[in-house]
Amino acid sequence: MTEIEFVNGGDAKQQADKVAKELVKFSRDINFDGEALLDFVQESIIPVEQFFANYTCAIMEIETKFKVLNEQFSLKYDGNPIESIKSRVKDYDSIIRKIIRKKLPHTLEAIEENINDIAGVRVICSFEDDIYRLAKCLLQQDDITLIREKDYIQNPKPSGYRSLHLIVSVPIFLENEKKDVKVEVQLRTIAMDFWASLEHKLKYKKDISPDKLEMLTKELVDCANVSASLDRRMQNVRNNII
Ligand code: 0O2
Repeated sequence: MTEIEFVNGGDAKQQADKVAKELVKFSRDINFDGEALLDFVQESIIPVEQFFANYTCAIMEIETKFKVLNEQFSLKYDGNPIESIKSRVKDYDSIIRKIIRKKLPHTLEAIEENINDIAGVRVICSFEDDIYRLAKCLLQQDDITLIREKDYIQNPKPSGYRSLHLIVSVPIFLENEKKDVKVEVQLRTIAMDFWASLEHKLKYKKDISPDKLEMLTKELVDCANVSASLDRRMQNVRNNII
C-alpha cells in the first residue's frame, strides 16, 4: 500500500503573520500608544489570524475525508486511487489581487463571501475513473454541501486545461462555534497535473516574445490532447486488468 504524499503550500500561519506584520508596521507609522496598539491588535490582527486558521482547519477536514476514502478503496479495489494531495491556503497577495480584480469591498466578510478558493485541496489520481468515484463519495457525505461544480475533463478549457473542480462547504467545529467554510477541490490525473504545472509556468513567464508565446501555447494544446488520449488508453488497459 502506498502512502499519500501531502504537500502543503502556503500555510495559514504564514499568511496571517504576513498580514500582521504589515498591520504592525502601519500602526507604528501612525504612532499608536501602548493601549491603542493593544486595541488595534485585538481588533485587526486576531480576526485576520482566525480568518486564515478557519481555512487551514477546513483543509484538514477535507484531506482527512480523502485519506479515509483512499484507505477504504485500497481494501475494496486492491490499489490506492490517490497518488498525492497538495493543499494550500491562498497566498495573501493573490487574495488582494483578486479582490481588486473583482472590485470587492476590502473586508474579511466580502472576501469570505466572494472568494471560493482561499482553501485549495488538489487530489491527484492515476486514473480518470477514480476522480469521479472519489468526487461522488465526497459529495454524498452529509456534512458536505456542493456549491459549484466545473467539469473541465468533459469540457476542457481552450488552453487544454483539464481537471474536475468542486467548490464545497464543510463545517469546522471551533471552541464555541460551528462554521461552514468553503474549499476548492481540484481532482486531476497525474498527466493533467503534469500538464497544468508546465502551462502555469508559461502563464507567469513575462520575458517572452508574442511569436514564441503563440507557438508554445499551440504546442501545449497539442500536448493536452496527447495527454488526454494517454489517460484514456491507460484507463482502458486498467479496465482490462481488473
Ligand atoms: P492558483 O494559484 O492555482 O490558485 P474564480 O476562482 O471562480 O474567480 P474561475 O475562472 O471560475 O475563477 O476559476 P476556474 O477557472 O474554474 O479555476 C481557477 C483555478 O483552476 C486556477 O487557480 C488554477 O489553479 C486552475 N486553472 C484554471 N484554468 C487553468 C489553466 O488554463 N491552466 C492552469 N495551469 N490552471 C488553470 P488560480 O486562481 O489561477 O491560481
